[in-house]
Amino acid sequence: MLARELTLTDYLGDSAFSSAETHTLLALARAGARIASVLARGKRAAFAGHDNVHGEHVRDYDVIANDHFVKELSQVPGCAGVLSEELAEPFRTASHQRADELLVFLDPLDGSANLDAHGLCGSIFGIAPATGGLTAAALQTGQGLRLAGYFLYSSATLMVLAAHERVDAFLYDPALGAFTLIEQNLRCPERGKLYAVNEARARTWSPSAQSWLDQLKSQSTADGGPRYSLRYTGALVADAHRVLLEGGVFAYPADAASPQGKLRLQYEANPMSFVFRAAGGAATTGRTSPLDVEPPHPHARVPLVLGSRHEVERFEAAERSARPSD
Ligand code: FBP
Repeated sequence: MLARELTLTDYLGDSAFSSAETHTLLALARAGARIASVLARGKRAAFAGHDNVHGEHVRDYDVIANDHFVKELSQVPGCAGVLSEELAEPFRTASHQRADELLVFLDPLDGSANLDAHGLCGSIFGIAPATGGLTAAALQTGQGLRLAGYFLYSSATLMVLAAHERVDAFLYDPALGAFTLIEQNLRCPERGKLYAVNEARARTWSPSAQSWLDQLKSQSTADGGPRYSLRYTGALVADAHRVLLEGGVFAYPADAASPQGKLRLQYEANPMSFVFRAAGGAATTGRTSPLDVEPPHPHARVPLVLGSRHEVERFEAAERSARPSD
């Protein structure tokens, strides 16, 4: 008899997860599945007619995704609230306080610009204790994260979860109406052969970041290393997922348009850095792990380079060599 597929609910039945964590993850999964079915039926994205806290045009799908997550998380005992890319302030979802309550850091629809052309996108989440109330908890460093992961909306819908120093992947089965475990203990290769960067921006990176990229691109098999290929979709989740499986590096350093970096610390850089750390990979801002950065405000941005240890350490070394004073 075929072994029954292990669903996310079975997997979370493991005592390592608290009741608040279990209910929060199941709520995220319900929202992720709903968003996937909306996207699968969907027309191309359209502007929602207002800008978000970052001054960016919001797409209708950004609002739909945010609403699905907030609605599901509002029914979870133990989930205190959400810090979302689409909401200016942390949003309290629980009617009353509990000692074990959690805060969810959320990018409801990462890479939503790709939906102008039915492209790849995802959702990113981080879960941490809501110690000291929502406002204080929204400013904790990434070292406070207990769980993190993402949904990838692609040829299939995946949920990738980092918990207890390991990374597992689940596939959404519409027939079952559930996520089932498909890959266990994912490990990011020590070194890879692909890089994911918006190369058009590289001209305005720091000279050390530019020379790091030039060295990587000029790498040839003659040097005993791989010959790198560029693979860039414009969606952090999709690019990082490929790097997680095949090795290599995703990089969005600071540039002239985004001198602090483009990606947001609390709900993009930190959850993805937590996933790569649990999978044996690495992440850096060029100076330190994003997980150690004190956020000046909930929507702060940082430079982000993540992937295989080899490539990330070489980026950090290049940046360090440009700062002799350090
Ligand atoms: P959001 O879509 O959540 O705003 O994320 C930002 C993002 O789209 C990342 O997913 C992606 O890595 C990056 O911006 C792409 O930026 P660019 O269009 O400058 O290459």
